[in-house]
Amino acid sequence: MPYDLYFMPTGNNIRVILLLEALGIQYKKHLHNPFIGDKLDFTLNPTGKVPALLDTEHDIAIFESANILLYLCDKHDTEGQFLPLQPIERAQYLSWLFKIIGEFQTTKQLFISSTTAAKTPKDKALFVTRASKVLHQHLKAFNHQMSVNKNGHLLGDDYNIIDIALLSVLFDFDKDLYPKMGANDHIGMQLYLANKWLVLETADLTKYPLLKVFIDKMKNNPTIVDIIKSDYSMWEK
Ligand SMILES: N[C@@H](CCC(=O)N[C@@H](CS)C(=O)NCC(=O)O)C(=O)O
Repeated sequence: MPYDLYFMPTGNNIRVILLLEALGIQYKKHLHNPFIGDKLDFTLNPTGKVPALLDTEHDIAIFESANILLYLCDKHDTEGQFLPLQPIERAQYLSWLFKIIGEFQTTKQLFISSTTAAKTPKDKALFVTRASKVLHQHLKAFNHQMSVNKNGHLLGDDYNIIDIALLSVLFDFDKDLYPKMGANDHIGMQLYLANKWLVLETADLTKYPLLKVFIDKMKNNPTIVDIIKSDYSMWEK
């Protein structure tokens, strides 16, 4: 196999799997579960986080999910189907890629961990007020860009790297796509509740109709749904 992928079943990791599968690349998956004490070798990622992709042919480890997407496109998307090859068009894709993964995803992650860790309702409310402003700002921008592009994608006309990035941060806003996370798993359940709360209280996608249409369209693709759902099985142990 040309690649070893170290992963956990979360959005940061699922976006890499979605692209590997879309490009038809062979890879071997290694499940990383820090909740049962797994430690990732720091040569794979200096912060011990996943996803981390080992390119066995070149013996190089790539980390940060956005960078892994770029690496895979540079090596395998030779026609520019997922990420344009021309610098000007490519830069427009990268603007959205970094916005989605760098800003939106990070805020969402902080929101979930802060609200989960908050000890009092007052602390929780503070985190929500701060994070929800940024989250709404982004959801509004994504929805607006969909109205500008008019064809169900933020950019381009066909399934591409930006669709993959957007899907990987929005799928858990959807009740059908959001998996039954670990009924027996304390941390899984906390994440589930935080996310459910996020959907219901602060960022109900019904306020962003084009994003809802986007998710519904993705839900019609069984391959995509399989990828998103199957990888969550570890939470149900
Ligand atoms: N910015 C990083 C985020 C990576 C990240 O936060 N990974 C989490 C899973 S979503 C992780 O490895 N958590 C386990 C740990 O910290 O031990 C990326 O996009 O790759």
